[in-house]
Amino acid sequence: MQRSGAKQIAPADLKNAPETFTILKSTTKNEKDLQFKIQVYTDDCQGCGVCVDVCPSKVKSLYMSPIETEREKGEQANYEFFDKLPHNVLDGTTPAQIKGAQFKTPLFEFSGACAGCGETPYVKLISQLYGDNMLASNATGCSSIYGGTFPTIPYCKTEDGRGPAWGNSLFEDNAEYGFGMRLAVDSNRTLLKINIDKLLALGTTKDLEVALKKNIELWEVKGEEAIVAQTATGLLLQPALRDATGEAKKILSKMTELKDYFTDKSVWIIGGDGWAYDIGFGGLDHVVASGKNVNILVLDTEVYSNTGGQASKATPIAAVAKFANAGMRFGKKNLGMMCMSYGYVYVASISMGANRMQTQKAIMEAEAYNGPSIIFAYSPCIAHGIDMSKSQLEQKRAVESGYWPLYRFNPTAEEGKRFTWESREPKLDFQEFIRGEKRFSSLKKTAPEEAEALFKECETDTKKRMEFYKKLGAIM
Ligand SMILES: Cc1ncc(C[n+]2csc(CCOP(=O)(O)OP(=O)(O)O)c2C)c(N)n1
Repeated sequence: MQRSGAKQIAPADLKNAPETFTILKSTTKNEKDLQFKIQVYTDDCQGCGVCVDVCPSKVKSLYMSPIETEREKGEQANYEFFDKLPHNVLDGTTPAQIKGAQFKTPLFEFSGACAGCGETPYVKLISQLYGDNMLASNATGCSSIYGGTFPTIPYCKTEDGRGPAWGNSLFEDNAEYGFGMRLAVDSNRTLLKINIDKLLALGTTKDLEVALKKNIELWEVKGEEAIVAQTATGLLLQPALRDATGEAKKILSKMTELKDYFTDKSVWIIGGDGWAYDIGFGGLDHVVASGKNVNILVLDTEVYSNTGGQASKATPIAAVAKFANAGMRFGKKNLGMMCMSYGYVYVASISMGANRMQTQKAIMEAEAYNGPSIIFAYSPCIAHGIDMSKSQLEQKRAVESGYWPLYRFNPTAEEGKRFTWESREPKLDFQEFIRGEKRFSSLKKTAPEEAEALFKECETDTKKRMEFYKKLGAIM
């Protein structure tokens, strides 16, 4: 079952609303007097508190309350009612806007990740934008465990059966697994196109001919119009196949088999830093260099989170992690720069809580780029030793202290404008930021003599990396 937390609602749909179903007028520029609601699914809520922390209204519209209290108040009836209301009511906005994307039903819901997980909001957003036309290959790690601990799986589908097709591969070959998905889609589409051409040359019913021509017109287009055209053709294929004979029957049979490939797919390769920076790096580099149209999402927690927080090549100097008990002694690997050096790879570094628009823009640009894209998404984790109800705030602090960079490198932009540095001058003290996280502050216990020097080294190394990006970006 699909569910979403934010909806616009037509007044007529509120006729049988439970008494306690509170709403507000939607502020989008719609002409339907649409109402607005954020609904908490009381029985599925993990109680992480992140929504309360990020709630932007002056007086918080959301507050934490015990499940029992909310049940007594009728919240169960409210979410059941909310669930049945029309989905994806986007009048007055578009999915390209933050608001619009949030009115799209997530096709990733109620995962078993730790409460406040920094990774899941990125996956949810991608599922809102592309979930109905998406293939995902997921490296083993937290994202594969909360992504599919069977028999439950948070990836879900729309009422018409569309949703992400998701698979988990090994830690050491996930990029190749996703690459295989890309090649399979390309090959199926080539085969489908050959058969379309053959059928049109042979002649078919007028309806099917018109529909196929529409599919050809939209061949390189993804999105709703192409999916609607694909569904329409799919419905015409069955009767045409039933009535066909000879060569036409053979062609139509193949086309029926490939009817989901009239539209290109959004291919996402997802995993953690342990996968991308370390164990799966050789394959990742190969796939990035292939020039093929894949999107790679690196959920960077800067440790191997799922196995208890071992150091990876994404772990920064001074951070305490397993295998780096006395603090990491080498600087974080510059994987973004390595990918950028190819020149034809879309690269972005994002941090949702710091800049939601930049996050969404990077995801949309990566998807739009007809080539390899890689996004590094800063993901606070329980291994960092922070208050996880503030994980979005921690993403903001990481950027404001100059700890995590925001940038986009878009190979399709005009020369000189391909790199966009989006971090502002730090307004938060770097040392204050790192010392606020136990993964750093605990160094004072594990390596008391060296802690201060390593904290400074972490700052120097990070600043150097930032400068390096800015200077390199300018000449890329
Ligand atoms: C070759 C191999 N080595 C080790 C493991 C055990 N293992 C599973 S998940 C994981 C950590 C993954 O870390 P990361 O890629 O950073 O993802 P995260 O859990 O942080 O999201 C490890 C070491 C494995 N599955 N395969």
